[in-house]
Amino acid sequence: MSKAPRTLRLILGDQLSPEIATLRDANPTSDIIFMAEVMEEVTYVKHHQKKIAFLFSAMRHFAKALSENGFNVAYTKLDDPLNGGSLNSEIERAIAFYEIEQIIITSPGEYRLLQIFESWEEQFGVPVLLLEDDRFLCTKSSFLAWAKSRNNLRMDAFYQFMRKTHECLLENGNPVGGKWSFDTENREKPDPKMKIPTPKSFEPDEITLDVIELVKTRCDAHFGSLDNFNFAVDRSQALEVLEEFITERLPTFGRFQDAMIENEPFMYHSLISLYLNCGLLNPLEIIRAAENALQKGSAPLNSVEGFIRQLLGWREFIRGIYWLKMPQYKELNFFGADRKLPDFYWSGNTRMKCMAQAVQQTRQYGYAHHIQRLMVLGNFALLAGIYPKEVNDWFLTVYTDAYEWVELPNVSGMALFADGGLFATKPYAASGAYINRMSNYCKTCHYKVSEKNGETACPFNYLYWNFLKKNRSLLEGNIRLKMSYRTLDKMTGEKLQIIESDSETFLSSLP
Ligand code: FAD
Ligand code: DLZ
Ligand code: SF4
Repeated sequence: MSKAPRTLRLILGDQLSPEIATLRDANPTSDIIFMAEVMEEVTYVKHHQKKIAFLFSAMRHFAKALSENGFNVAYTKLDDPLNGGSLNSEIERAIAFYEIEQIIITSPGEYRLLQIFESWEEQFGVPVLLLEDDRFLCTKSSFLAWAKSRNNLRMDAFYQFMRKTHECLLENGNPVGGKWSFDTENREKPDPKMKIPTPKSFEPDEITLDVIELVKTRCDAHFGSLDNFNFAVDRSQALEVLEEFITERLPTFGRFQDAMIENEPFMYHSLISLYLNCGLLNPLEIIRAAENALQKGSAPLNSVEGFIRQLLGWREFIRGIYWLKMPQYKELNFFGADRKLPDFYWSGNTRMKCMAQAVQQTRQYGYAHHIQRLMVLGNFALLAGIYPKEVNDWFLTVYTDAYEWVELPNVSGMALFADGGLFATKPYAASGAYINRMSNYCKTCHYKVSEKNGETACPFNYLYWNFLKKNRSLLEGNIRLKMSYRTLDKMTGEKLQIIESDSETFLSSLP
């Protein structure tokens, strides 16, 4: 009988799922389950302090649970004096120490790491087996096949394909409620007097307190506050967050999906992305929980469909786009934008109330909801012509749920249109009127949303027209912008000059 090769199974910080492919046929006694906290992952962008604390605590809880289940876990902490600082150096050390003959890894979420892992076989002289990450509901190859069968890449068509594939919200093969999307019922204006449920929070245990101290000492120059750390850090707590969302927030989620209220950072959103993206929750269990709420009558269809569309549609679609288009996707800059990221993206120090609110809550919680990311922070970066790489680095740094596979297409594709419209039919550019419609921010803002030009006018107003004017040759053929260009064409030369000079004055004053 031949002896099985001594196997190291690497689990990354965003692979904390008991069902991860890496563990599937593991031999608990002879295989080494390897995990490492390394400075290279902490600093390739200087992640938000709460993200690092969250992920390290979740990694340590996961490792502990594996050990308790009889696995042979080798775990390097960040402050281990022998820690070499990168996954590369830690694997090299482990191969020598445990006399490893084979490495097994589930494919990573980022192209950067895939390249490193693909080089290991040659570098270390041991076979490296890369497994499919089947926690996603559409494999890379099924996405490729779907994309090849289409003339264009549109999320709504992909979403229908996924609904059918996973038999989700279907009635005799047709969509429940007679249509695939209820997005027109997801755009209600907020009522600032609404009583929004307080999100579930968890007292830090010993493991989390240790990690918070570690992050305080090693990462104090990173963006974000560590104060009041109250995230879930293991699977059972993450399931409690999901349960709270399904019962308390999902019923109202649909109506106010796009709404923003001053000092209400969470609205009716699920706050699950950080747990889902690191593997503590899996997408299908979340989708089935939402479907179940519809069947029980505890949540309406516009909420359940609206929520499932984000997970089964947008999340899987965005990941498909990433793997379809990397590595070129990262370099795209359709508008040739070259402005530096203004300092207020870090400090929150701006008189634009919408921007200040979004940045301040990002600093505090590592969280902003979709419309804040897209129509406030992203919209401003688009209109101001900020260099896509700087915008991408910022988004990857500041959110607790940020990994390049999901951050990059959302930023470069959806918010900045830097891919020239690979999947968005037009840029998500908007004037202050949109933000005013969907929030109460403008009521207390230094700037006046009703004013189009001048020192106290809302900057989004003139920047919007300036953006369209400046990028005319690239955009005027877009059918969905016909109306906007018609309006622009009706403006007098004097008006256009004022728009341009207000924009120049404002943009050149940016810190
Ligand atoms: P909910 O509003 O409750 O939505 C439920 C779930 O749907 C989310 O948890 C998420 O898993 C999924 N989802 C919704 N929209 C998207 C989307 N566009 N792409 C992928 N998944 C989606 N999401 C991330 O997970 N990581 C990121 O780094 C990230 N960066 C973004 C950057 C920009 C510019 C934009 C416009 C969006 C970004 N998103 C990102 C998508 C979305 O904003 C977040 O998933 C969402 O705000 C997370 O909060 P939630 O869990 O309360 O989501
Ligand atoms: C985000 C992150 C951080 C901050 N630290 C670690 C770490 O120390 N060890 C680790 O295995 N993973 C970490 N991660 C998650 C990885 O960056 C993530 O696996 C890749 O970005 C691929 O998605
Ligand atoms: Fe933002 Fe303009 Fe409204 Fe101020 S007036 S909150 S800058 S949209």
